[in-house]
Amino acid sequence: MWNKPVTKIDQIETMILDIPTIRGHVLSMATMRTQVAVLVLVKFSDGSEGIGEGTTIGGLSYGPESPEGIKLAIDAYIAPALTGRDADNVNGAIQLIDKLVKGNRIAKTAVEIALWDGLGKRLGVSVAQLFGGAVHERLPVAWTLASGNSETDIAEAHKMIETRRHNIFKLKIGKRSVREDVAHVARIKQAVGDAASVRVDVNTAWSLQDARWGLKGLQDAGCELVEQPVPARYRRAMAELASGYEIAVMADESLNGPEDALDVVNAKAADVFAVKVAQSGGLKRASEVIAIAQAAGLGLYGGTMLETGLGTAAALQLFATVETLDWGTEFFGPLLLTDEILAEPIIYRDFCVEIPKGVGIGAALDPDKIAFFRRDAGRTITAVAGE
Ligand code: MUC
Ligand code: MG
Repeated sequence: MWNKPVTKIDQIETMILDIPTIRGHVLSMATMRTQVAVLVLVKFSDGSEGIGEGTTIGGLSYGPESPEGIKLAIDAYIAPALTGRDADNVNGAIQLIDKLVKGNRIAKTAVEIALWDGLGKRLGVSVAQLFGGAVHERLPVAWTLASGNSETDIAEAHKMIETRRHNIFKLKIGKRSVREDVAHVARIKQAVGDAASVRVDVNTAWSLQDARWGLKGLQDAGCELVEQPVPARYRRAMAELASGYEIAVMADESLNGPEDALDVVNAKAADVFAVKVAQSGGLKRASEVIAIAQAAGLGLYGGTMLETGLGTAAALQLFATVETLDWGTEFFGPLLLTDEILAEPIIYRDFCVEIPKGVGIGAALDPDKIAFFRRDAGRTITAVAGE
């Protein structure tokens, strides 16, 4: 019998893009004015290609991987280990890299997405199909109000509701005092009323004592959910908050892959999981985190690292296969950037984001935009993140 030649991984290229944000994005730990995306291009021996993204937030202020470190981990360790390997065996690649590279989940994610994208393209199917098939064509999508000013945030919220782009708002708090933050949230909730769901993300900024006051005030203000109020490792504090208040407590920074997911479930340290592909270590590991939440009866939310359209398209492929996303998603990353880097932008309408159609992740890059935003193109970069 004639055996089809094995398609090999030929080459793995990386690049850093610096793309300005449409306004300052004020988080508890940093203000973003530029998003730094790490993109991966994998070339295969049959001439096919796959693209991936591994992006973090605010330099090193959000998590332990920096954009430069992500690129280095891929260039120096992941790419040499995978070059020459069977391109169609994504599970084999994941296992090998997990053995050779500890941590570095975002770097692993970027390469893994490109491998799934390439496989989907070669088979003529979407990545959602590779994960068993899409059960949604569109998903609810939140917007983050984080201008740092209540009046600006209210105007932004009204515009989003009027244009039917978003009716779920996540407010970034934790930079000011708890009292000021609660007043800010209450003003916004009062302004939007029942037309929108209001939630907050503290990005680990509170102590347990702050959080007790914070959660009490937030739930009285009509806020529905609080994301990562205390540091990632504070399982007991998260558990006390989850059981002590009606407002839902969502884990984000606490969730770095399936092992953390199980640990958070065992500690009863969340009501909802914000599942981020990059933080989980890739699409497959994210699907495992999702399965753990489902088995434990927890709520699910599709989280973002504010990726460009590329990483967003990849995440949409996976979340399109998830039966119930009780809290929707926040896959709005491309909308926070001044420019679109995909040839065909992801579609946002009627408070939803549409799952990209087509093979692989359903996205293609715009070569002119890539050439313009590449860090090695030599443009001067304004500050990535600062106070
Ligand atoms: C985070 O911590 O969830 C997601 C949306 C947003 O505005 O910031 C991110 C980070
Ligand atoms: Mg968060």
